[in-house]
Amino acid sequence: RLFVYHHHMDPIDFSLYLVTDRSLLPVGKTLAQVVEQALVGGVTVVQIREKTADTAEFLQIARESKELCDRYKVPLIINDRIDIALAVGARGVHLGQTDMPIDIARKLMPQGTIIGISCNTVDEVRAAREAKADYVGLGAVWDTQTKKLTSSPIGVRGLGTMLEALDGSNVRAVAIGGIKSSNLAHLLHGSISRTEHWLDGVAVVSDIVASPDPERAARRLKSILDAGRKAA
Ligand code: TZP
Ligand code: MG
Repeated sequence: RLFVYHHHMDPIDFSLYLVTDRSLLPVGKTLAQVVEQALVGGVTVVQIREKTADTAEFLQIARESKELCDRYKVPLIINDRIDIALAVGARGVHLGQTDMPIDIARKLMPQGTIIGISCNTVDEVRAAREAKADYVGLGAVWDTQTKKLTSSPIGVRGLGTMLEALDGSNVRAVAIGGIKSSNLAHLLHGSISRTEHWLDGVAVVSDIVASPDPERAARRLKSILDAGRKAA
């Protein structure tokens, strides 16, 4: 295909952002089952994050996820792999600090692609803003068993400071790391009250993926988000 057209120009609802991890799946469940249950439960974005799959396997998982996300009209984001994102027509890519730089990813991906980047420090947030990321993933907020952290969790205060570095920009922000239905209300209350830049959403892995009932887990998180929004 020679022409890049402007699809997907509608804004993304980042409020409940599912990030996958197959290593956390309960015995006997497939990733596709969990993703679909989470979609039924109301997740608003799905990111496929694969740390062990080879290319063929990643592609297969991405294809399957794209079909599911399309069915529920939820955008699909691929972690790290621009080639896989392109191959399945994903809505975006999520980059780490040592992945493809944002400006190059922007040149490689079609217009309208969402590019997000993980940030752990205020300097990284400023750089992401400078590079015109569409959104940043801020964290880890709290300790997590899902990813081996290379620096201490930023906490709710650290999150607030990073959000302030986005004031006056249109870069969206999601928090990640240790977020569960048991602590989400606390996060919503603490991080957004002292800054003009609001969190656009929360990214969750284990609270949904490792749950015996991902649909219920997603619903629970969503109702806390809705209550937080009404209180604001
Ligand atoms: N990046 C920072 S923390 C994290 C990632 C991918 C993992 C978060 O997983 P969980 O299970 O929601 O704590
Ligand atoms: Mg990466």
